[in-house]
Amino acid sequence: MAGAIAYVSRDTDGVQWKKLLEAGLGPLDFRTLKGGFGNTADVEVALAWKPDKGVLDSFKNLKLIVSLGMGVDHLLADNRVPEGVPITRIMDDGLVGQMSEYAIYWALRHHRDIDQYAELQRNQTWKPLDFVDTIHRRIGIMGLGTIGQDTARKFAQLGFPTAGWSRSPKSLPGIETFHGSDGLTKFLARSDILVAVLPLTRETHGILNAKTFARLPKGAYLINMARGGHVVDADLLAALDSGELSGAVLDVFNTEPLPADHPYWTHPKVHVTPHVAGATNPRTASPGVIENIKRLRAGQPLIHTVDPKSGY
Ligand code: OXD
Repeated sequence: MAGAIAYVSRDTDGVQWKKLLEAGLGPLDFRTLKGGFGNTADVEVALAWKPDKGVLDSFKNLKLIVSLGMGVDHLLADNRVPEGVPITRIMDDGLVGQMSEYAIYWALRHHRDIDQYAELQRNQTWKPLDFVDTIHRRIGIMGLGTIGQDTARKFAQLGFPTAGWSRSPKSLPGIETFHGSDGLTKFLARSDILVAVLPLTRETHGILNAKTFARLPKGAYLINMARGGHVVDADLLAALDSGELSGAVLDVFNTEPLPADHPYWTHPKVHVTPHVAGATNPRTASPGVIENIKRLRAGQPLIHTVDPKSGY
């Protein structure tokens, strides 16, 4: 039998992954964190989500690391990820669809004043509010990778003026695009609802800070479904309290789980969800992983590879 596959995640027991991979690859020597990795020298492929520091480095014959999330910061944060071992990430249409659903749900809820109507209902008050025309609610998608592009396209289909910002220039039909630090100021100035879907890298760490919030239109709304590390929490709380921002939806946090005493939990302008905007769906993510394991074993070039230097 070929080398072992190690499932290095605490999120699930890995049973579904084993079944799906075996359906595509035949019987596998599949080892899990829970069941124990046995002789670590046998491990050829690691499927990893937030591995403990040094675990991947203990697999001395490792040939491939598969990130079980679309983000790879959870791997690159471990400076003992073995150098030279290729890293791939999952490309999961199921996860991408969930992420855009999440952004659209919260944007529409804000756009259509649903929280205000809920409050009015609590007081048994019948009071239609002024509405903002869709063509005047400008959506800004920060990050134009696979998720950002899908989300931007769907907002544009709903009739919202939609723009995207990325590090390097991108062109997308029906979407106004901005790039680089010059483009950022212009992009922020026209974003009434800012949706963050950036990868977390050295350059994007702390990018959602006081300076950024000050460049948004007054009363802008933030949806962060990227990483908590993008946010300077004290700056976000100050921008909410001053009215610079009208609200924030946060799915990701600097510390997860969000500590029990964190002000976000009870802030009247904050909605908290526990990093669920997009969950890896083994059914939709496994075909790409099977393809890469086949390619690895046939000595062919891998797909969905990650450049550890750029961080995505
Ligand atoms: C991911 C995530 O990176 O779920 O896929 O955060």
